[in-house]
Amino acid sequence: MAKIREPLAHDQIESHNGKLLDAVQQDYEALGRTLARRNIDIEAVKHRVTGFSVAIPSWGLTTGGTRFGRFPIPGEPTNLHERLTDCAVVQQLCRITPKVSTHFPWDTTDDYAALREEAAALGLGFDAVNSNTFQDQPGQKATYKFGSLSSTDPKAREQAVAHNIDCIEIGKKLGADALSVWVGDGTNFPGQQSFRDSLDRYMESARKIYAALPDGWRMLTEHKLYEPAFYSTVISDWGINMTVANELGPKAQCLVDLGHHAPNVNIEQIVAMLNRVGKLGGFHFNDSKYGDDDLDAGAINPHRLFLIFNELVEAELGNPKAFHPAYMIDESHNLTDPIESMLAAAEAIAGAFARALLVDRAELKAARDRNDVMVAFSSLRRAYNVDVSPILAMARVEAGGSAEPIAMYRSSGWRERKAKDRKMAVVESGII
Ligand code: PSV
Ligand code: MN
Repeated sequence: MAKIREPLAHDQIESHNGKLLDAVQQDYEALGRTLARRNIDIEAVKHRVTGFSVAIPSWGLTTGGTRFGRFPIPGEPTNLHERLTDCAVVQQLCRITPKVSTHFPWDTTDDYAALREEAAALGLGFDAVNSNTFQDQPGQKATYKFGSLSSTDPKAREQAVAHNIDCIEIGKKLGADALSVWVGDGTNFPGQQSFRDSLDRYMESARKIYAALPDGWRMLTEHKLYEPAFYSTVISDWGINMTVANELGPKAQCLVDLGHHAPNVNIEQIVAMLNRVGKLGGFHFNDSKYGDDDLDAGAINPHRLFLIFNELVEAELGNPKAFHPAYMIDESHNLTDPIESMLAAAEAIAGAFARALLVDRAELKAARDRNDVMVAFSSLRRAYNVDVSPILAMARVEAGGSAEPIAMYRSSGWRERKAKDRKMAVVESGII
């Protein structure tokens, strides 16, 4: 295999780690002793963390905007190649983001075989491809103004189906094995559309996409409560999403984006229920305080992230062979350097996973069975209270990553250098 062309100087990471190794080792050993008293083997936990991976979205490496504005930073990527390179920086430092999720037509290029090679040379592969029928593209024949897969206009539906099938074809060239479908379809006014007819039209279109899935592929449908439609959305919640996946067939599963629920909804329970019926397809990780789906994973409610991973770990134990949800970070960074936010999110997500691995499952089960509420709760809380950062740091260092990814990234001067090499991003008008 050809040598990987890492964007940051390997020696720089090694020398940065060198100054921290003693502390990492000491903290790891101290935590190892604490966990051993609870009969937990820290090495086994670290091994699971090393094997963990979450995809990064190609589009998440540029600064995001809100509908009020966007504030690009000097040196941010302005094309697909630069976005890929920044994904490689994230992977080089944290070592748990080896795959990139693409979005079309945002990532359109003329030679996908070359793109796959370019990614491989950077040490990256491709995860689920995402279609986009929530925006009209220049030259497009039918408009998605009133919906795409569920539009009342057969031409818009046909066009949206064809686009999804094109995405599958691209995904095949990239080595992906899943298509993620989120539609912005919905309404702003009571009476605007029939809820039932809209879903029927969506299903008719979705069946055509499903029929084009290659063997070994999955179609992941994503629900969202609102936005851009503000009165109703066609795939608004996990109930409708599960119905869609059930009606489509075994290759269809539900994608849970953490920001796509009403405030305070019990997402961890949704995880358990979708898993129960074999329809838990994957996650888009982010966090949210009110109604957005854009904040950094774990930034607002790390406890909820932990509870979600607690269900995921339990689900995996129940059916280890069939458990392979597609994990992706789906955030929009309008204040931070996207590389730093991706690193922070990857750490929060892996940390929630590591904590969930610490739960004493036997104690929890026994406490549940005898209705010992406090012990059941305490087995979760005890795991949540552990600072797992020494495990994460050790796993990263052993995999060739950085002991302190964000500090290392800053000292590498990457963004400052790119500010000189890359052209400045232009703020497009018409931001919604
Ligand atoms: C929609 O808000 C969404 O969560 C879908 O996953 C889209 O593909 C993505 O965001 C685009 O940013
Ligand atoms: Mn999403």
